[in-house]
Formats: sequence, structure tokens, C-alpha cells
Amino acid sequence: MGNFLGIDASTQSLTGLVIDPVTGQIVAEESVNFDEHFSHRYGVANGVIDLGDGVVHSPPLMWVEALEILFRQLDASGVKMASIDAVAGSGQQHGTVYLNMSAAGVLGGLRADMDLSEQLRDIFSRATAPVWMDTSTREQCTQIEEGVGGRQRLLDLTGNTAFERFSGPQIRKFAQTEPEAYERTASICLVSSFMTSLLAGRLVPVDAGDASGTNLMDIRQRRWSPDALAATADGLNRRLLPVIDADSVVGPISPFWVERYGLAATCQVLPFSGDNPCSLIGLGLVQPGQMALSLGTSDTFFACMDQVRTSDSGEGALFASPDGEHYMALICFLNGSLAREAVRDQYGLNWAEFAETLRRTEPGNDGRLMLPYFDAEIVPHVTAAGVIRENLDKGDVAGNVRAVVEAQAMSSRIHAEWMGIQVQSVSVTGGASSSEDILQVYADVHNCQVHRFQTTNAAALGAALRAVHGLARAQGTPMSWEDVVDPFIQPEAGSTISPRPEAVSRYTECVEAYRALEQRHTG
Ligand code: XUL
Repeated sequence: MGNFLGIDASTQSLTGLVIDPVTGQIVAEESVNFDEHFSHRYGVANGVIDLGDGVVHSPPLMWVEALEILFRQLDASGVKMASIDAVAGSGQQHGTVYLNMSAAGVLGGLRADMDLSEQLRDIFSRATAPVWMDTSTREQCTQIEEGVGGRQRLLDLTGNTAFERFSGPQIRKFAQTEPEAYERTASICLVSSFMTSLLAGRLVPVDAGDASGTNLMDIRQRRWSPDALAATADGLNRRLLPVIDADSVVGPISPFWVERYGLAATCQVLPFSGDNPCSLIGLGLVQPGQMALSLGTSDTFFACMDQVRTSDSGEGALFASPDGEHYMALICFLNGSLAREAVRDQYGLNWAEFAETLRRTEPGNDGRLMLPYFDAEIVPHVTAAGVIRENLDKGDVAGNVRAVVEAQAMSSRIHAEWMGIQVQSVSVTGGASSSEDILQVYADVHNCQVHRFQTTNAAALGAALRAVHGLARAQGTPMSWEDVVDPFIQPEAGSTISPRPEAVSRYTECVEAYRALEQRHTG
């Protein structure tokens, strides 16, 4: 067995992670930050273009360029490209990429002597892709829910009520507001399936894990729901390829990557899935009842489940697990690292000072609370930015630092109640998971141990592990999910964070105070 590559196409960067499944080692991890490379050329900040009024897009051509840079970086880091047996990936969820009828032909005839971005420049019917941070589709959400026979029906059918960021409402808005461009659209990809298509050199369908984030897939059948398609846009069925199993091999990598970067012609491509479904695998959540936290651009808190369970309030999301068998319950906080960064910047701190401030302040923050809506929020549903402070002065640096982190941790506890899981431990990933001080707050608020791992990028790791599992199955030597994930999910020695009894009892009260404050302002 050789090496396996997992690629994570996230909001702010593109990461490649190479694993050796035999030794259980991460062989290489390289990242391309979009702002560093592209802020001028594509006008992105934090990887996105904020067009105002809740409209947030990213240019897909930027992801194309980043993919080539990533392969160059991996090569320069010493990875033997020919040793990669298979590649799979992970993409920020919900974002949609709109392609015209030339796309399939161009992808199939890629030339290795030209940049990928140069060749793909004209395949788009829409230059930019709405991403998960876009909150501009409230109207379309209501229309889709009504179109399928009500909110509850959409929830029963797809596992989710209509969310502004989900692909279906975004597609509907495009079809309504730019009908000519929609007419010119031959195929609609998600970020995940777009990236897979670049590697495979042909249009590849969406996997069931990411398709669950569209408001278009029948969650039990794992295929597009005719009712949801009809309620979303005319002619949508022919613009979407049928949903595929995340575990299926799509085919060999395009000769473009073989000739240009030395990958083996036998290297197999498996579908990208959503970043959260991939993190589920990367954190080893392949059995029901386990919980994990991802502290990224968004913060997500999620669990593996063995049956469909939806949140009555409609704020939680449900996805199909890419393990092909289970489900993933998730809550997504838009004000994740962006809120922590906003506080850090507001008070001119660096991360070390931010952490030091957390360390010297008391759990419970002496009753100083914050609702950290630096931007509109997904959970709970808040339509416009507006930070609320209680017993907390805006000039109180230490109080604000602790308040933003405590708010995020308490909100994750309150809004995960619908999952009905007795939290035993939390596995954690994402950039901010390197901060012990932030994680201590989560351990205290949830009264459980918090585990950290070799990499903070569980999405890329999960993608690589999916490649191992899928290829073994395709080769007729199937492996259990446990055997695939186990070598990579041993907590880092000495890195587990335990709850402190005094802090735990203080948070029992604080959580109720936070709940009451939140209900007063959002309820
Ligand atoms: C999940 C969500 C985000 C994105 C970006 O529903 O919207 O977590 O996947 O990472």
C-alpha cells in the first residue's frame, strides 16, 4: 500500500495532507492561504468577496489556481507524487459553482503544457460562487418550504429546514434573479464536486454527504428528491448529476496531473465530500454517540447518529455520513474564528495575549456576558450583525476576550441539546484547536474531556482516510472503518484537557443566564 492524499478546500485556504496508512503517519501537510496569494487578483478577504446585503461569494477560478500551487508545494516538500495510490477531498459545504456547456469538453481535454486556470477561464456561466456565508436567500427559503408542502415536510424529507446558505435556496435565487445566466448553465456543482471534477478531468457528481447540505436530497434514500427539485428551480434535474456514494472510486486521475506533477497514471480519484462530513471521519466518529468540535472559520459541533433525528426548532442540520451508513447531526456557528479574530483585533491583541488573557480571567467571567454576533448568525438564527453585552463594558479587554469564548462554548452546549447525546468526550479539530486555553473553556462548559490529535485539519485527514477505505473496497480487500481510522485518532500524548470541577459547577449557572439572555434577544 502506498500513500493517500486528502485535499481540503476550505473557505480561507486549500490544504493537502498525505498519509501512510500502514505506519499511521501524516507524511506531509501543505496549505495555500487564499488571502496571501490572491487578495489583489481576486479581491478576496478571508477567502471571500463580501458583496453587501448578506451576499458572500468566492471565485472558483481562485480555487483552480490554488490547486496547482498546492501540488507544487507538495512536490517541493518532498512528497513522492508517484507514491499516491488515491486522492479524495473535502470542500466547504453548500457553495455552488455554475458551469456552461463547454465545461465537460474542456475538462476532458486538459493540456499539460498550460495552466489549469487559463484553460478553465471560460467554462463558468457565473463568475463567482455563492458560499456558505451568504445569508441573502430568506425569501427563497420560504418559497421552497411552501413549494414542498411546508417547513415540516422539507425537514422530514431532507433532514433540514431551508437554510439561507444551503445550495437549493442559492440556486433558486440565481434562477430568479439571473434567468439568462441560469439558462446558460449546463451543470451545477458544489465546491466538493467541482474540485473532484478538476482532478478526474470530467464532471463528477456530488456525494451523499455534501448533497445533504442542499435542501434537495432525500436524506433516507440518498438521492435527489423530485419534490425538492421542483420547488427549487425549473430544469434543475438535468443540471445535476445523480448523487453518488462517497465511497465509490470515480476513476483514474486526469493525465493533466500525471504529466504535469508526476502522479501515477493508476492514482484513483474518490469524490470530495463536505468539510464537516469529512471531519466526522477524520476524528474517527464512525460509531453513534461520539461528539466533535471544529473551530474553523465557522465553528461546528457535531455527532455521529444511527438514525434520522431532526431539530424541532429547525436550527440543527442533518447530513448523511460519508461512511455510507450513519448520519451526522450538526450545528454551525457563523461567528466562529471570525468573531474571535474580531475581538482580538478590536483590542490590538495577538493570539498569545488573547490566550494569556483567558488564563488570568475567572470561569464565569463574573457574570459578564456577550452575544457574539459580529456577523449575522446561523445558530441561533440572527438576521443582522449586532453584538450584545450584559454587565460588560466595551472597553473591558479581558472581559470581552473571555466573554466571546464562553459565549461560543455555552451556545454549543445549549444548541446541541436536540441531538439527545450525553456528551462523554469531545474530539476537536480546526485552527483554533491548537489553543489550550480556548479548549479549557469547552472542557469546563461541557464537563468532559477534550481530545486533540496529530493534525488540526481533520477534514483533510478524513478525506485521505476515505480514499483508503474506498480504494480497499474497490480492490476487493475491504477494510472496516475502525481499522482505517484507528491509527490516526489516538489523542496526542499529554494533550487531553480535563474539566475542572469548580469551573464546571460555575458554568451550570452561567449557561442558564446565557440561555435567558439569548432568548430575550433572539427568541
Ligand atoms: C456547515 C457550514 C460550514 C461550512 C464551512 O453547514 O456551513 O461549516 O461547511 O466550513
